[in-house]
Amino acid sequence: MPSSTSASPPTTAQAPQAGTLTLENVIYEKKGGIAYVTLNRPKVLNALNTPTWKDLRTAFEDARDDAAIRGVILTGAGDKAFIAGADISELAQVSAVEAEESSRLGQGVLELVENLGKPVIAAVNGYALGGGCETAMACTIRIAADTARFGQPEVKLGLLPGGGGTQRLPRLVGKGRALQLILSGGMISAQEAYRIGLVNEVVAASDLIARAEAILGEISANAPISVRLSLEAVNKGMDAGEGAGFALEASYFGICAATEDKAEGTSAFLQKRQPQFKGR
Ligand code: DAK
Repeated sequence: MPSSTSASPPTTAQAPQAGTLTLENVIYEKKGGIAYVTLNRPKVLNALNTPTWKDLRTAFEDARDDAAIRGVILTGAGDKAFIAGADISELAQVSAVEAEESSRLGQGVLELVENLGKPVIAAVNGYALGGGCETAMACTIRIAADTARFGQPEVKLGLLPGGGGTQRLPRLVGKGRALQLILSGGMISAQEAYRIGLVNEVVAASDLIARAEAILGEISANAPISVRLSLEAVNKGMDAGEGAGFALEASYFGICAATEDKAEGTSAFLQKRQPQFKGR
């Protein structure tokens, strides 16, 4: 169960602790059942280059494989940016072959984030542009600081969203609003992002991490298998179409019904006590 009440994530390189991986461009810490993943290239507004994508992959694989971790908070170092997109100096130099490799790497990382089997909260603390907005959209839930700004500026660089933006954005906000953002390349405020459904909540910047921790705390009190299969049913169902989605839901409902946690959850309700879930 998460117990941390820290108001801000780690934002500077620190001596490794037990349960902490040392990475080049990402700070990775585990506390109270939560993995904190902090993009740490504040001088370039946490832009994503190839080593950073690799660090993200390492961090999220660890969070996925560590049974003690019940959820992840992803944020950016500094007070200006979550992620200001792909690193443009790298994009400017990339060959076609390298671009294809980097595309596979980035797509794989975002797929990992989206289907981690545990909730991932994007704590968007500033600019979330291009690949930054796309990374936030791969997360389970997005909480924005009131100072955050969102956009898909790729068309201004002669590109188009290459990290899933043409697919995830219309699913979240509808086709018309997605096309306006993608084709204009313009930026919107946190409040506007909330109004169109791009983010779940907007909070004061100083409350961002505490609010993300509180949401993870609420989710972590529930049966782990139910949480994992709910996430999977929604993600797979969105791609499968309604008929296949309903069939998947029914089969996952059956799996949940066979768990010890379902026996515990229903008994606890009837006995008017709090359930003790074991993830079995
Ligand atoms: N890349 C590299 N450096 C960046 C950067 C970026 N994306 N964003 C900012 N910086 C650097 C600036 O160059 C500047 O460096 P110095 O001049 O100090 O050396 C420093 O960060 C501070 O930025 P500014 O001086 O520009 O700060 P401002 O407050 O004036 O402006 C800004 C903030 C966020 C509005 C501005 O920096 C900006 O427009 N940044 C670029 C936004 C952008 O176009 N992002 C890239 C979009 S393309 C893929 C997955 C993803 C993607 C592609 C493929 N695959 C899986 C295939 C994603 C593509 C994109 O994101």
